[in-house]
Amino acid sequence: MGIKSAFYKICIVGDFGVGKSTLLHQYLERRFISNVQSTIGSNFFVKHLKIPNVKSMVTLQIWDLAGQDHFKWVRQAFYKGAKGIAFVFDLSRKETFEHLASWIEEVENTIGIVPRILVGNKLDLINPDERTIPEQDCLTYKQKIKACSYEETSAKSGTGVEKIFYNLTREMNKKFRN
Ligand SMILES: Nc1nc2c(ncn2[C@@H]2O[C@H](COP(=O)(O)OP(=O)(O)O)[C@@H](O)[C@H]2O)c(=O)[nH]1
Ligand SMILES: [Mg+2]
Repeated sequence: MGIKSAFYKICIVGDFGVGKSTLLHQYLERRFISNVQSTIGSNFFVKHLKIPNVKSMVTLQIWDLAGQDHFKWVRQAFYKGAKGIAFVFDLSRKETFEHLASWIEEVENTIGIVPRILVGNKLDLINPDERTIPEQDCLTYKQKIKACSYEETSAKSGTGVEKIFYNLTREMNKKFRN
């Protein structure tokens, strides 16, 4: 059998400032850029990935809104063709967790239900003993929205960042290939 390859478009979604662009930068370059907005100008990035026990390579085309988060009409075009979504909130700002429902609704209204992962970012900014968003609430929400997993990340240290794309890719492979 020859080597087949899979191609997936992924969108990274969530409130302005939760760290979407910084996460992407950390994933692609393995370093923290404190003002990524000006660094990332274009709309998508490509990453090749190998999943153990899956013979083929996977190509991810990862879309970031690059500062256009405020324009709903831009976002609807942005979601088209996505096979996976990373929903990101900021562990240090509860309102970004509370806004997830409207992000999910917007995505589903545009492209229906596709594999999704829930991401709580800025883990480095919170005190584990004084969490404003308890981990159990995050796990419950993950179940509720049928996300393939919940990851806590720091785009600053890199903690958990690879897992976002790895786990989402495994889920897309399960759903779209056999
Ligand atoms: N300490 C810390 N700061 C972060 C983290 N992720 C992003 N930031 C900062 O949060 C701000 C917003 O990040 P950005 O990636 O532009 O958010 P976006 O609007 O969702 O793309 C920037 O100042 C980042 O440096 C993180 O994990 N830890
Ligand atoms: Mg951004």
